[in-house]
Amino acid sequence: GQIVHLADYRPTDFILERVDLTFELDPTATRLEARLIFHRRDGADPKAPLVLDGDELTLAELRLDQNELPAAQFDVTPDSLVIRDLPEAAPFEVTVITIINPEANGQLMGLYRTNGVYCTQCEAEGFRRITYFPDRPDVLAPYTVTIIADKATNPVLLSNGNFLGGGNYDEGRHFAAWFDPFPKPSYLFALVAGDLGIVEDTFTTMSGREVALKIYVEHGKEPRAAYAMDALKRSMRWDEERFGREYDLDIFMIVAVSDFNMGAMENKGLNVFNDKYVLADPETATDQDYANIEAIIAHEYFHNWTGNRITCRDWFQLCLKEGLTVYRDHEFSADQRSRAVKRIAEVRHLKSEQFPEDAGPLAHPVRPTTYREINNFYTTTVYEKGSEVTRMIATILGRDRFKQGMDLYFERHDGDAATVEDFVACFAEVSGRDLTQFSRWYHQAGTPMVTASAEYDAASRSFVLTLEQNVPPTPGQSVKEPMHIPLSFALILDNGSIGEPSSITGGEVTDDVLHLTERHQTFTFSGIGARPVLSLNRGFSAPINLDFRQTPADLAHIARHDSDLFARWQALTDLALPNLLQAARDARDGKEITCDPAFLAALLEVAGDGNLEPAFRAQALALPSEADIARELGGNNDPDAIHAGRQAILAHLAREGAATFEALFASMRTEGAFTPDAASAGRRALRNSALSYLSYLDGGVARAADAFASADNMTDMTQALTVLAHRFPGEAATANALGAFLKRFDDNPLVLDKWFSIQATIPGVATLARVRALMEDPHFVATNPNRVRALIGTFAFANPTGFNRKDGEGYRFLARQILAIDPRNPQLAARILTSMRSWRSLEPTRAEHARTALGEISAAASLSTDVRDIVERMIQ
Ligand code: B3K
Ligand code: ZN
Repeated sequence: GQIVHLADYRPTDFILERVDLTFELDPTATRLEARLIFHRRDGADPKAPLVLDGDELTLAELRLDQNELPAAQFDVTPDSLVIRDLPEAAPFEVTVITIINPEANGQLMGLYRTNGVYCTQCEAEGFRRITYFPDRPDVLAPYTVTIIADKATNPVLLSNGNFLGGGNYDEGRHFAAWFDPFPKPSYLFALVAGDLGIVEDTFTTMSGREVALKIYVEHGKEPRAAYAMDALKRSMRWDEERFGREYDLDIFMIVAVSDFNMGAMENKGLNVFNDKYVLADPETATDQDYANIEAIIAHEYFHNWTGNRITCRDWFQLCLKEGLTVYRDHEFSADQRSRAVKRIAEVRHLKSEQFPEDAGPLAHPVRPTTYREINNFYTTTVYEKGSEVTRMIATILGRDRFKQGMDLYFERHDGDAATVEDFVACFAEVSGRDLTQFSRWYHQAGTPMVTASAEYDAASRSFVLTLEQNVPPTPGQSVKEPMHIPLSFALILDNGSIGEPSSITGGEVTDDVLHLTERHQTFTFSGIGARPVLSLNRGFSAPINLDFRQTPADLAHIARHDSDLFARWQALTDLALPNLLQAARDARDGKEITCDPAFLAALLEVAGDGNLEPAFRAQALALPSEADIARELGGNNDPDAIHAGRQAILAHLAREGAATFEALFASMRTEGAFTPDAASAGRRALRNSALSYLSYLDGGVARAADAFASADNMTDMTQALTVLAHRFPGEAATANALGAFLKRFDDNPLVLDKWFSIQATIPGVATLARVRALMEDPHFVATNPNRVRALIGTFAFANPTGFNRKDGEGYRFLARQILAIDPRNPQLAARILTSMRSWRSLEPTRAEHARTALGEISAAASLSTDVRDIVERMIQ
């Protein structure tokens, strides 16, 4: 793996005019004839050779304008094909014939087979595993694709674009031809062939065109695609209404496959999905599954404009499509569900996944400037922080100007391979704002720390807020410049109303947003008659760490009165954290664990408040996680102490709130047939939260066992099973429930994944042995990425006490697994390895074991570029 630098970008010497591909599919010897028409770019070196990328390819034939090319005119290796002495100006046609083996492709990049279905994954650099090609996102062309295959085993033959026609071929084979008129980069190419069931619908676009919608699934699973279809139609309508974006082809297809390295892929007109994000029914999918399906269907669909019609010039610009598209899917979900609850879930996810990345050895800017393996940059920083950066542009500009900026971007760059600078320029232009300082959000890694202190002066009726910002050093960036940080605020008065200052000085203020742009900045709010309580960074307007020492009384005031529900949740979290941090310290020191009664009271008040939506109350009751506590503690962490402390606080809450939890458990039952809507999901979440608290009281096992037995949907069933397994792992009731669950869902891989994950997250040292035993279970399939993630990934990412054993066995286990997975599927191995990204914040004994395990990986004789890149950045 060579290091690639943004600064080295230069356009290609040749323009690709069109692509014509003919596949003759065969499980082990697929033949592809690729005809590529090029001409030399104006101004390019007239002698420059044509350089095409390859990856593990075998060249069968090579022709130039239909004539076999003399060996002297080209050089070929598995990784590249270089052709010399090409015409100076005239167009020419290169015909490349390659033979590939889909069956042997365990990387799941390029053309591979999963459960008898041919499918492709080309982003980022998979197309070069299919044919020699200028495999980079700034080479765009229209594609014609002909697929020839055995008809009996492959009745379905799909590619991008519109269907041209098909028919019988020879010897039991048939063919289909597709044409995609929209110029696209190779990473958006897709081919699917196999024997699949189909669910069909139509959508009429805003200009009245009818689009055929088709979702392909394994036979028998058609009914489970209904929710995905519904989510697709809602996404298409929403993108028209909110962003004015209309779908452009005659057909939109989704294919669900069971072996897939990530969630889904936005190939033009032919999205390929991990079936986990398509298939759902009440018996087998949880509320979270439904929400994920809705979000990912929307995300991939939204890419049609942000990613496909406007793509990325180079992979450094990945956030241009990913951050923006995540922002768009967040907005969609917020409109379909509860905006505040959605925001809370987003921020929880951002803090638990992106903040640790930004604070550790893998930190990188949203728009990086170098990479060694691009697959390792599909990160939560590029996606989730990238989305937050887009969200801040909307906050700074206001909704209308933001919309104008988006319109300009779509209009100006349709058909382009664009850059982050192009995107930002559109917003600068419509608003007249200089966004140079703001752009540091793309270039500087690390989560800014904002320290705030406030003082009220009765004599001058003024409230003074002093802010200081600091961006911590990150790998390769030791010195940071101040950022433009938009901070939404409210001054909450004694009676709970929001104060209106007569003036605010000290910096720019727009609506309810303070613009922090200096390292140190003081805002003075005048005309304030009595001491207000400041609610700051409402709605998480900026992705920062905020150090603002507010009193429990002030936090309780915000939790009670802020009109921004997100801010109320944030205040409750800030009330909880000091209790959890102290509990962790006390647990470590063997001291008795206590809890501030005011915090318990504030939380229980919210829990019982019938005016608040149940989903919000459930979020409030889900205290900061063990990972959140570890992050707040910052270093020298002992996961066992954190766990013990948190458990003690939960038990306090359970005892104090017993009556409330009893009442919620009884009253939040959902009646009638299951519906996956957000309101019903919220009731289930609150009821299951109550069930979990009740497990700390007498009769907890019996109650959970009973809830398991009487559950009539997958959400309630997995929640009850989780309470049993995590709280009572040794009880007979737990073993019985796990056994019953396995027996009932033994033929459903997606449900079995849940069975593996619940067990992988049982706290404590004993779980490693269980995980090892589960790997020997006949249901464990080492070649299926979902299953590997469900067991090994979940254990490493989501079981702090089980994985971070003091004796280091968890890390040793992971190291072995990484080395076992890597030769077959490097992307999967590298992703799971990032679970160790926070190893330096562990206490010294564990940190030393972690370092040894990482050393073992890096010393391995052969490693993929993917794993080598991650492990070296983690130990350097
Ligand atoms: N664009 C794909 C991710 C591709 C990952 C390649 N290693 C899915 C998405 O973000 O929509
Ligand atoms: Zn995406």
